[in-house]
Amino acid sequence: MQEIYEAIKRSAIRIREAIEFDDTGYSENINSTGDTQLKLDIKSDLIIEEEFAKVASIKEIVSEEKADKTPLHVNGIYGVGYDPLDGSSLIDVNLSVGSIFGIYEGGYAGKHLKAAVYVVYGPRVELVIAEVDVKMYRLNKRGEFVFIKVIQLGEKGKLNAPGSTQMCWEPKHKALIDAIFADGYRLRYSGGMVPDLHQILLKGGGLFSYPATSDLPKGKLRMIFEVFPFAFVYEKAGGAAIDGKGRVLDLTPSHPHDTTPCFFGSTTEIERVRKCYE
Ligand code: FDP
Repeated sequence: MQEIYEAIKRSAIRIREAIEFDDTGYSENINSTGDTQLKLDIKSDLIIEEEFAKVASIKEIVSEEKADKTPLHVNGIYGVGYDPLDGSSLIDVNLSVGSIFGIYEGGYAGKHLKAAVYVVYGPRVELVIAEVDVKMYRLNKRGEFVFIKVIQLGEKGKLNAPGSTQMCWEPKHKALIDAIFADGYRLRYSGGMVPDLHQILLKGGGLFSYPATSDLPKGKLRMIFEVFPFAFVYEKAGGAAIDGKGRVLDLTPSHPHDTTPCFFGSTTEIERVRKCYE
């Protein structure tokens, strides 16, 4: 597993440089979800593929930017699902973006996840690795990721990050979000899943939601590349992640790009979502 983390660190340093200095415009390609790819989406994907190709324990990779799985090493053990540049619609306005990785063994269901990693490209580069617990590292001047702390969520937080378009919410979802704000929670939402979930983790707790909506009845966020890795992080940090009914880590996608409604947070907020949705 360690050599996978090292490959992610090398990728993160290269992607950071591309974010800072490369062209932030669109390419002419459309990915399998129908999004027009940024040149940076394509470059970040290639960087990660190059770095993972050096790691013998990786059997195959599946990227948000590719239609299907790519085999790497026949004798490898792990499948890595990743979103090379999440939140890329924020690149042109210079807000934080991230990379997300799920390390799977035996298939791409939530139950097969062995570790999850994400990188935040903000004013500083931070890397979070969840395996037994959740450890945060920060990139220093010498290009090393220095351990900062173990991340642990409180039972109840103060932040609310309600995703998607309000006019498409179900009435019960709107009532839930209104009630949470009425209880004094503060709005903290940038539109980038990685910095939004990172903020809730570091500020002790709260709720991030991306529900089923009238335009996207199965939600927007992808299980293998986004939802499972963050669900793993949240559970290991003492929080929870559900699709409205059950744990998202109990789900099995039938296609690499399948999406699900999702709610991540401290246990108190997730219990509140469960009661509202049941
Ligand atoms: P983006 O489309 O900018 O890549 O899954 C991608 C994501 O961003 C998440 O990072 C973010 O939470 C979500 O989509 C925001 O989506 P909408 O603005 O379409 O609601």
